[in-house]
Amino acid sequence: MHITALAGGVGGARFLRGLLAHVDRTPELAGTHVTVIGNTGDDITLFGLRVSPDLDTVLYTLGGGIHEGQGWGRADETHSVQGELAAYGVEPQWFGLGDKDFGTHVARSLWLGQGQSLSEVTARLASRWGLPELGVTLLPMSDTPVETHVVIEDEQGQRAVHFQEWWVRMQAEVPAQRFVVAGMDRATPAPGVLDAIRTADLVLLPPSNPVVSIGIILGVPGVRDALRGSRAPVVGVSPLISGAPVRGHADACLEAIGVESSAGGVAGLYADFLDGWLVAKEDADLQSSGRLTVEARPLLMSSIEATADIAGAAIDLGRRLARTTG
Ligand code: FO1
Repeated sequence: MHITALAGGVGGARFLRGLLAHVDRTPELAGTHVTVIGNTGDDITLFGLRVSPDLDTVLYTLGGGIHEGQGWGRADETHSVQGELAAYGVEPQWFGLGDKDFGTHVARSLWLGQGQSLSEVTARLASRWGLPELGVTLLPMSDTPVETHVVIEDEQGQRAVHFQEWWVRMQAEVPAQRFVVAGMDRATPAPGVLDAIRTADLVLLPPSNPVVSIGIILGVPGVRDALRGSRAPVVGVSPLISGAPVRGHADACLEAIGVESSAGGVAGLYADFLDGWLVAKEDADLQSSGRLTVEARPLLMSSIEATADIAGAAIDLGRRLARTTG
């Protein structure tokens, strides 16, 4: 079976780990390949290095190197390099980069500087983390550098700040007026991205941020059309439980684009291509309508096993939809 998933950061990576656990424990899914299309709108250049947080979070989570409590960065980290930069007064200091994590950013920046594409670089990083052996291919959504910036208004007037400054330094507490993806007007899908959608037996949308993760991937020219034309069912998992994200600031992001912070509001963002939608038990009042089949179940990714159950339910829903849509 070929599954293609659009993934953002922590929630997406954790879901993918559960998906792989479900595949491993389900004999008839043996040989399943998972292609992950990763969000690169969170990417930032710091200290002369290119950092791709959502790609790294998938690499570390699936490769077993993730800092479990944070959901990002490496386990067993030290921060000597960051301490030295601070001692020299190098800014910014609000984005925590550990020494092991710096290794990833140095390697990525070195290879990019040698003219390799982000796809090629990501494949090299992924091989170190054993993703090929897991049956996983991680593709950046685009090889074109893009960055999500957030338009805010504060005492300095109206201005755009990098997504990471809004997300990490401001903790999304300053209202976002809108999101602008610098570079998206020149972006094209990375090699294999559209093909992964077109050849999938199932397309999954993990419970990633619908605005600044999934939404950014959908903004890459051609991606949304490929999803609309998908012969495979497209099944999503609600990132909200009773209208609130389990972590992160998806509600602030939805508010910024004028969408209700609810499982129904998010489904509306995907309405032109979504076939199945898993919602939390707490949101079971959301009914199936038109092409959309809604199913309610526990959605808290409280353990790898619980997440595997959610992923299994998404696969099963996809299978039922495939039979009905033929
Ligand atoms: N998130 C934070 O809340 N604080 C940080 O200092 C921080 C550092 C960081 C470094 C590398 C990395 O890959 C991710 C990091 N994140 C941090 C998480 C990051 O902001 C989010 O993972 C995404 O970009 C949103 O999904």
